[in-house]
Amino acid sequence: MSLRNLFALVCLNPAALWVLMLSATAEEKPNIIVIMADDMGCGDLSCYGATEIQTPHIDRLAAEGRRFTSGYCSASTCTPTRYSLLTGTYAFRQKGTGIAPPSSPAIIQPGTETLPSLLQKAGYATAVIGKWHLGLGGPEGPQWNGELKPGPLEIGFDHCFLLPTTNDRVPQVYVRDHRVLNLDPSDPLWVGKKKPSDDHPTGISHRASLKMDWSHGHNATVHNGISRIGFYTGGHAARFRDEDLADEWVAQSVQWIEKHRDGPFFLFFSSHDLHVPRMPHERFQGKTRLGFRGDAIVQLDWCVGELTKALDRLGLAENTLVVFCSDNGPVLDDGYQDHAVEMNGAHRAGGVFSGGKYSVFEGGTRTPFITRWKGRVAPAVVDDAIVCTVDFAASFASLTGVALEEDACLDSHDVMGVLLGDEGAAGRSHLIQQDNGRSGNFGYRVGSWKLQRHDSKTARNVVVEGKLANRKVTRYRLYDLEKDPGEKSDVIEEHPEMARKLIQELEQHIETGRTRS
Ligand code: NG6
Ligand code: CA
Repeated sequence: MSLRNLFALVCLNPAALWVLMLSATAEEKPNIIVIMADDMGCGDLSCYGATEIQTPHIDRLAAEGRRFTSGYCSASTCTPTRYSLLTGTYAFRQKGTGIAPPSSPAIIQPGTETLPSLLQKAGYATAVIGKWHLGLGGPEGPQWNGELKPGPLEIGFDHCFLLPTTNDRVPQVYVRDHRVLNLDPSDPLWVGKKKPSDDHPTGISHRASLKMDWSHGHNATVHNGISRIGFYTGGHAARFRDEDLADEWVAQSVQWIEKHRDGPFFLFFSSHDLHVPRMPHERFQGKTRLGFRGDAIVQLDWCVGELTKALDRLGLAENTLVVFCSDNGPVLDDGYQDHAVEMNGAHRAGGVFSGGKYSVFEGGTRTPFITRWKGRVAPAVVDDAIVCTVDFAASFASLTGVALEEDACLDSHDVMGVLLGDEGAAGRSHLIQQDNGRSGNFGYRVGSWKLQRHDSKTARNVVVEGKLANRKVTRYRLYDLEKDPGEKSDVIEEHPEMARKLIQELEQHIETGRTRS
């Protein structure tokens, strides 16, 4: 409608002004930046009560925004959480969504409605910068020397600048859009599961020369003095140094934000900190008393500071929703001898919660969760509503006025009102928490009740004296999180009716194939 027509309409019928204002508020199109930490727990940030470490930039997000104490990711490992974040569907519903190996084909098929494809429909420019870990390429896996397709660009992102899997998995190269960056065709990149030659240096044959030793797994190809999962050769001009990852992603992100400053844009800043191998830039090494795990937290905090500074400089802070979250809970020793256990001291990475990465205890999925949108989200509010990263798809779709198809985003709940702190808005009434893949182990939270279901009959990653332990447990356990947030006392015998109700509900949610109405 032209401005002149609009003016005439409002003069003739003042009620039209109100209708126009309502639709303007129903459809807000701020820029959106989702910053996802890797393996960060609820106790890893000073704004969540950490005392052994200071995270001023992330604390500033909390001081200027809304900090959730029941903010979750949907799984306690990376690939399923990221699958759910992008598709809005619980990963346990889909085969092949466990931790992806180095040569995994693309896990999310082109044609799937995703968070970025929804935002594209709303007119957003979309990018993912950082860790991917959702596979690349067709059924035969990634064509490292050719086109890496399908990938993010086939499911809704206009641009990507990626670490293909995790940095403890080969290869250490960036993927920009469809190709490995800086690849020299005369030195092709080969990636495989088997040792390519007898004299290929590995973490076993060259253990004494490593700059960081491994503790379990991670003993195959050596690059930058660190041995990894899997084997690779070639692609030398394309290889990066672990120490430079965070700087590169910040530079790439700031450049992309500048290019799209006229908005609206959606940036998924997918950090690798504090995943292993923890090898922060030299300027952060030794900055904390907690060893490289703590230094990696400080590095991530710096990244957040750089991104928010860029928003300030470009005058975008009041026009940008920033969400900070994590892909799973914390782990100390995840396969390298980086002294995370020995140097942990009084630090409690999971806060008051038990378990951590790989676990369906609260520590596996209850993670830092902060929203900030200056001028829109009230500052310095702490909220105990239940919200989850699987909800971004439905929530951002509702924010930007995009309708969800019936068969899309099956477990994504519209919690936008809660994320923005709107009066009367409610969080989730229930949440399913999973570990990795389709183990059949679940957490199910309803209000302050928490049911655990252990089909594998062991509870993975119960933390005992700072170390991971796999303990045998009964199939079902029940906890009252209000009295017992650490899930220490199973009260299933005292509350059989409640347990029966939750067991049935959980089964029903799994069987019906969706929880979005
Ligand atoms: C495990 C790795 C662990 C980590 C994890 C994935 C071993 C022994 N352990 O298999 O180090 O890479 O996979 O982490 O290899 S995640 O955060 O990406 O899910
Ligand atoms: Ca992770």
